[in-house]
Amino acid sequence: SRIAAQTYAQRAAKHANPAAKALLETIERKQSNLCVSVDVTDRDEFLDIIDTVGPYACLIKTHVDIIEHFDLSLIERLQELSSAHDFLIFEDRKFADIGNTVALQYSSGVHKIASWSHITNAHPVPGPSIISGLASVGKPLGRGLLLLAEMSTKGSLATGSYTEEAVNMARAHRDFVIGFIAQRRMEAVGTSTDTNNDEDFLILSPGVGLDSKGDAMGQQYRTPKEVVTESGCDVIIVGRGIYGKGGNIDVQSVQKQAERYRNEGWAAYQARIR
Ligand code: 6AU
Repeated sequence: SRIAAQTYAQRAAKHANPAAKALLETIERKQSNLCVSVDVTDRDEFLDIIDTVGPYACLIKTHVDIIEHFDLSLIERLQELSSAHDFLIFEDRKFADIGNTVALQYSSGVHKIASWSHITNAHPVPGPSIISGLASVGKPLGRGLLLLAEMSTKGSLATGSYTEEAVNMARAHRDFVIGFIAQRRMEAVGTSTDTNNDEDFLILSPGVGLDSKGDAMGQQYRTPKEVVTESGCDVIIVGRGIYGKGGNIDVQSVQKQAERYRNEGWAAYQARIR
């Protein structure tokens, strides 16, 4: 598609949503389209991994609900690391309820996600009201939302008309929905209203691994080349490919893997825009 042939910098200039703009600018500045998914339960290990991979990542993805002994001082540390290493934060909350409930889950409770997470995501299953619910909290704060249009798992139900309707929902809320969790570009999916042909949704793609094809629980991996060059996705999301199982991480190996995925992701992008 036309968008996939443009540079991140060209695309950054055209985005009005602050989170989308900042992410594209960070990608360009750091020459990294790597998002590291830090799925560990121990606070110190969580921070150690982020401090190690931070220099190589444009975005750090969290699941804060899996962290033992969570409190907001952890978020302060995360924000310090975000400034020190120049990355944005994506809480992978996968909201999936009615508008009123997701607005409360996003703003309140123990985690207060909207107060610190630049980007979050939601399942489109409830329909457009999930976007308006989340936007009522996130838009005034300059946040951005990704809809899960597809999933990386074996047997995913997010296919066909479900994916098409997710994309159509996003098109009707382009000020807050900045893109998709998906496995490919979405311009040709659903009913495009884009007469100028300048629709630009960010595609963040999980299920990325260089040394493994999947796990024992349905995850499926593709390479950065398949994801970015061949499928036109914008950001690779990598978790265990970088830090393995977790638990007593080897900092040097984590750093090496982060650098490796950063380099592979960037080379795959350069091959695409060439
Ligand atoms: O690289 P992994 O397999 O260790 O981790 C992949 C990460 C996990 C998942 O919760 C998440 O990506 N994920 C998502 C997201 C980001 O929404 C969607 C999906 O379809 N598959 C997937 O793995 O933190």
